[in-house]
Parts: sequence; structure tokens; C-alpha cells
Amino acid sequence: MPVDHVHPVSFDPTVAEHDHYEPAPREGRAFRIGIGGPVGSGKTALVAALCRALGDEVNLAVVTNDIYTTEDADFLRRAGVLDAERIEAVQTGACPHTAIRDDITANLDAVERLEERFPGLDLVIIESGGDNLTAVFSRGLADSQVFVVDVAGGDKVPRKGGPGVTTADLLVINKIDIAHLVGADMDVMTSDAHRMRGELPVITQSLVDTPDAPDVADWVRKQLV
Ligand SMILES: Nc1nc2c(ncn2[C@@H]2O[C@H](COP(=O)(O)OP(=O)(O)O)[C@@H](O)[C@H]2O)c(=O)[nH]1
Ligand SMILES: [Mg+2]
Repeated sequence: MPVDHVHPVSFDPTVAEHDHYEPAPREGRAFRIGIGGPVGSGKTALVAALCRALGDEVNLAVVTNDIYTTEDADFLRRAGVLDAERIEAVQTGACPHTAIRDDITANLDAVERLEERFPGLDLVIIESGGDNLTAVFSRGLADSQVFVVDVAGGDKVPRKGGPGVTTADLLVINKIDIAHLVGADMDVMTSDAHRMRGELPVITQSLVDTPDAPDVADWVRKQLV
């Protein structure tokens, strides 16, 4: 092909990919918070923490997404942080982002089952399967989204950007208790995160030191007002 027919692809990593869905109407249903982020960053641990922190004051339920198993739902049931009936597992069978962005039907069905089972539900927390830095929730599924990264991925992660880091309603930098063990500089991580996100909030936390995630729980309370 002649060189002048080859068009360079321009890619703006700060722009979320096209969302096929409109935001869902808010009346008469539970508020939905999506929790995304790389494998192992602490999403399930954060869901458990939020159930402990909010379970007595908020009528809440959880949807987990795993590729082939129901591992995360099983973990939450075993942890006893929430009545087992309040936890629904979606098996995506494909890349996790597909089920939270491209075809959200299985997740919407799970939310609907929970709403039918628990009339007057206030909040559904939806945990995405672990993915990479490009995974974000469709606005048709999540009203608000949290992106969880951890220090073990290295202090470069926030400045690598991607729509999770740059556009999520809340960025959580988790596992700060082990920052010194992996040589992650917290000043670099937080200043890069703020630079990438502008006015959007950033919370640093350790679920070992603060197992009830008090700062994230406060942020969730404000979403529900
Ligand atoms: N040291 C430390 N470990 C954590 C923290 N949060 C989660 N973990 C551990 O990290 C591992 C992965 O957590 P998990 O919630 O399963 O990650 P997910 O894949 O994002 O859902 C588990 O062994 C957790 O116990 C934290 O703040 N500090
Ligand atoms: Mg998990």
C-alpha cells in the first residue's frame, strides 16, 4: 500500500471508550456503585470492608463478576460480611470488561434479582472481574464508579493513566501498608494521581490498618444522599 494511504491511528488514552448505553433512570431503584481495577488490587477486600462499614445502616447487596468461577462471591459469603442471599455472582465467561461495559445484561439481571428479593434496596455494589487499566463500567450499569489500584503494581501506575485512573468517580490507591516493601513512593503516586484526575478525588488506604475502609465508606455515604 502506498505510504500516503496509511493513516496513523491517534489514540487518546484519557478518553473512555464509547459507551453503548444511556445512563439508567434513577427513580425507584437502588443506587449502583461499580468497583473496578486490576487483578489483586483489593476490590473484593474493599467490598467486604464496605459491607462491614455500611451493612447496618444501608440496605445493600453485592454483585460479583468472575470469568469462570464464583470465587469472589464465595469469599464474601465465607467472610460473613453480608447475608448470603444478598450476594449474586455473575460468571462472565469472557474478558471482564465485556460484562460491565459492552453487554451489561447479565449484571442488570443480577441487580434486578436482588431488587426483587429485597424491596427498598438502597445500594448495590458491583465488583468487576479484575482487568487492566482500560476497564470502565458502562453508565447504564453503574451510577458511580471506584477504580482500585495498589502500590504493589509500582508507583508508575497512576501516571500510566487509562480511563479507570483518569475518569472513575473515585480512585483508591490500596495497600499503602506495604509501600515501603515494594519501593513505591507514595508522594509520587498521589501527586501523579491528582495530576491525572484534576478535581476528582483520590483516597489512599490500607485495609490491613483500617479494615472498614472508613474514607471510602464516607465517600459512599455522600453518593447516597
Ligand atoms: N497488605 C495488604 N494486603 C491487602 C490489602 N487489601 C487487600 N489485600 C490482599 O490482597 C489480595 C488480593 O485482594 P482481593 O481483594 O482479592 O483483590 P481483587 O482481585 O482486586 O478482588 C488478598 O490477599 C488481600 O487480602 C491491603 O490494604 N494491604
Ligand atoms: Mg475480586
